[in-house]
Amino acid sequence: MDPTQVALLEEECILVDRDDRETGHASKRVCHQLARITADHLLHRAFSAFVFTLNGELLLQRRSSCKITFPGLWANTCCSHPLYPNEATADNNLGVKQAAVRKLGHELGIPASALPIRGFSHVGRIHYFSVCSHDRVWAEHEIDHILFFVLPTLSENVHPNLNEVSETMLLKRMDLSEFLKRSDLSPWFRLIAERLLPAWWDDLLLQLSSATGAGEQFI
Ligand code: DMA
Ligand code: MN
Repeated sequence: MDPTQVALLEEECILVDRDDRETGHASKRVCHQLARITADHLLHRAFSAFVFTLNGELLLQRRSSCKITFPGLWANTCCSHPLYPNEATADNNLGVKQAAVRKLGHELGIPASALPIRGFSHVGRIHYFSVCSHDRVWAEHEIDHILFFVLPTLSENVHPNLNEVSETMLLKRMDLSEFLKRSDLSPWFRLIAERLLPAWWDDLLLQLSSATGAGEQFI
């Protein structure tokens, strides 16, 4: 396994119940082992960030082949976990937004100065379970907080960390259903993109088209 990714398995995730109430904490390694998830009914908190250009295109990433879970698959802009203790805030939505700022920097090189917390919209939360089909050792079992962000300066701000992200692309709303025919999509992205994203994306496009003044932040 990739040594950089192995070191990240020591990160401390936040354990939650099905209502997203904190119940404890455990390493990323423990939280993602199928055997431990099943034996101990482990569920942890995560986020999925969807970052859009000012004209409403969505930035996607292809996960690096170095990733231990779901390598090589296309996903939304950035996913990860708020960490214990610093991002286990009394306001759960703040902790996941802070984690999103941290990981959008780590995975895509987007500076924190371009990502004010007030610019994130918390659009929903899903509970899901999925096993890595390539080995059946690793799995996800998460309460996943979904965040939207419009980044006017996206094109000059994206510098992928190749240990995390092998490629990026911009997807237009009109190309979503064609893109979903691919077989190399992460399971959580497919779930969100098939069931929830179309209506949310349409709303965002309406807001962007009615926003006054170029460069206005979507809040
Ligand atoms: C985990 O993402 C979170 C979700 C919603 C699947 P990840 O595997 O990309 O996390 P990390 O980048 O921390 O390895
Ligand atoms: Mn996870």
